[in-house]
Amino acid sequence: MLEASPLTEGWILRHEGIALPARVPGCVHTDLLAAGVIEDPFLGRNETGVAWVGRREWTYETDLPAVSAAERHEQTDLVFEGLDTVAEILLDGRPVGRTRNMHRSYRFDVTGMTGRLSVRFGSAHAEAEAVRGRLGERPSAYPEPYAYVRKMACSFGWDWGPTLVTAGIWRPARLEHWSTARIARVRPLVTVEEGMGRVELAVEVERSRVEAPLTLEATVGGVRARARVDGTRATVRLDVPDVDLWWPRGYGEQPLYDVELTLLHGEASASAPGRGEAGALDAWRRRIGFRTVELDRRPDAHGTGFTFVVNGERLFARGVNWIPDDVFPSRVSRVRYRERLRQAADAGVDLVRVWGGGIYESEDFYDACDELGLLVWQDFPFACAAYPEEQPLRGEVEAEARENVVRLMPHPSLVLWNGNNENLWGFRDWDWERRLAGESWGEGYYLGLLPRVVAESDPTRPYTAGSPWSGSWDRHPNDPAHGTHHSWEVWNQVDYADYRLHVPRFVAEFGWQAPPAYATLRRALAGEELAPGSPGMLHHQKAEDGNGKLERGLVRHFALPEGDFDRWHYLTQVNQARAVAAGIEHWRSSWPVCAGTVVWQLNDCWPVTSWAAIDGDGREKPLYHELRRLYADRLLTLRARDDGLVLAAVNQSADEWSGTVVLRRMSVEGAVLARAGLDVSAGRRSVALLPVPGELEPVGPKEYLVADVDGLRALHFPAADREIPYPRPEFEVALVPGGITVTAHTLVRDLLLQADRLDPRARADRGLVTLLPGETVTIGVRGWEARGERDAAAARSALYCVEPGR
Ligand code: BMA
Repeated sequence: MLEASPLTEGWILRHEGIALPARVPGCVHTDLLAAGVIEDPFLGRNETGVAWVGRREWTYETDLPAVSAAERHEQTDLVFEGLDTVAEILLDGRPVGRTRNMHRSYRFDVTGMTGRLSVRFGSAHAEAEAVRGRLGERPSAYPEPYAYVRKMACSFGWDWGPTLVTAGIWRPARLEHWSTARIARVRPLVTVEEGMGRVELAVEVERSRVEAPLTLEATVGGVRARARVDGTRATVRLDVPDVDLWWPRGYGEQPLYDVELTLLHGEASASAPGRGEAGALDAWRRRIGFRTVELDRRPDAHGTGFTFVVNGERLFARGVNWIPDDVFPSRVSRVRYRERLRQAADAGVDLVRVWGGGIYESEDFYDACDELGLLVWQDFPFACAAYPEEQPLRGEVEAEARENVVRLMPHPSLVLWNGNNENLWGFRDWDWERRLAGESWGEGYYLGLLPRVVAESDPTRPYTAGSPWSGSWDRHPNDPAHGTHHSWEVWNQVDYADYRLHVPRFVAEFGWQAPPAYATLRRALAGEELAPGSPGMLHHQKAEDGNGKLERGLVRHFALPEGDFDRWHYLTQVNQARAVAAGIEHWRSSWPVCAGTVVWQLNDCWPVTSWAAIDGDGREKPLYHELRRLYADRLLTLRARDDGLVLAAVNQSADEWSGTVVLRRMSVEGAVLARAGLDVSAGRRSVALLPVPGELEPVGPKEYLVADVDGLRALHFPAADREIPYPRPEFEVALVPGGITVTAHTLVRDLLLQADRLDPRARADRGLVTLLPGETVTIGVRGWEARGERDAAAARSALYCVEPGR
């Protein structure tokens, strides 16, 4: 049987005079940080001070373990699941291999070799610059040369990320000792038809003994099958009756089935293969799920749709975009993946798009998504640049695509492969076409190589050439009426009320910035007097004119809180939540024409002002809590349309939703000006739209409308906050076990407890809440023990709400 020995021990990192203990998996920056050689690049402006690290060469060294396993076997392989990025591997000074792709794994035959293993990393920066020099410069959204080396693009900096170009053995390394044969590759094709699950395992083996008779045996769901290996290939088919279907969360359960595949020495026909021989030679185990997925892209009366259909059920995708959770991805543990994705699921998210400036996500990521019922859309790693198609890049792209498509095949959560992020759009709209003057830019990947690889390796999954993409060069790539759309005009130029001007078929990106939680800023910028434009705040704001856009977005609604950082911080977070709400409420109520919203972005990779709902320290911004309302199965919303106000009852549940919505037209002082009950009935997975009777429509800045049904509420204020003559907010705060209650005496709009101001460990269980006079809300707080009067006062001072004139 194949024996594996992990290579985790005894590593040291060398650079010129330095030698320090190193971690594998890991990377140079985290080793230097642990040894105290560099300051934490996440804090203050340290990022700039460690820029040299990415420009140097680094060597990782260890002794290969003197194991007797090598003597018991015919063959020994040195296996790296991931090397970041440009490396030369040596054993006792003898070259074993070279690498230049972070997105691949590597296997080297080291049979009979022992001694000192060294992995010498060159600078990815230098490699990228050299390739750029040879192939010629191509257009790009960012200045760094990330398109010339197959490495996580955003490690070169992004409009939310630091430039920290690291190197290292970023995924596990091991020795594998084996004899006769091993399982080299397994492509599990999993399908299901009328309750009958089918698993087809297309297997490749590698042999050290050409003639040995080999058998594969597989089991899944109590079914067993065998196949004889002819040469190096075999296919094992298993039909599993009455399988339970895997569903995205909210639609059903996530049953997972273990698949076990064993390679045996012996004949398939024998009743007990392997007897008298060495028996089992190698094994492969994964978990799969049975479900179907289609992407309905048929033309219709509105253009060209983009609707996910899982197990025959048409879905509105409640999505978020995912970026690497740490700019040093080797630091993202299984536990951390699980925690972040659990946060997404708890917010009602059912689709996660792994964005193309990052990585092909890890097994830990996909295992969590399989278990949580999160659908995954995986971009191939190409983003915001023209990518050359010449060597050495072309061969690397093909190899990484073939490997990763097969690696991720077992996971039922994976439902879509996407060619790239914004490159088809960039070619058409960002002047690339002219500047390229006929040079290669990646089209051959997105419309040729990658769809071919997906079709050949994994025909069970759909592929789309890009995001955005309208399906054809005959149309603009970002045409909202066709396919996927990125909606960035709002953040870049106009008010978020303008989201209502379009009903794209699928909104794959849209979003709004806000600063991270206060405690996150305090940790990252210790000692700094915080101001929107203070040096640390600006360093941790990477977007072009980011603060300008925040400010222009803010003054459309609120008076600019000059000289009051805390109020600026609160109001910009409110504005972020309101902007994203404006988009989702409009688009969800436009189902089935619009079939999904993917918020830019769920997470951050360091502490920064960004579009994220969860900040770089894992703290939820008010937007996060707002997503829980926006992505719930049932959403009630009031929509201002050209012909008047409309009430939308969005019902994504499997049951009909009917009830009487109580509408109240209110004055901001608290008087009920008009009242009515509106019977609403929304069938399963559908939207009911009802015009609001004219006498209920609020008029002028003093009035608003509130709609209530089944504990859900929608509010409509016809004027911008700075025009509304709010009363001075009055409310009482009381400590209760596990949190606080707030009782309003006046209208209190967008009340927020910033629990992290009470204790950096404290978390509130809700975000923005608007209270009508007389209403009470309970806010649960974890990680904070409140005892007496002083704590009540502290809670009071951590409460923010909209105030008249500010
Ligand atoms: C989108 C993304 C990212 C970027 C974000 C915010 O287009 O694809 O490239 O970070 O916008 O600008």
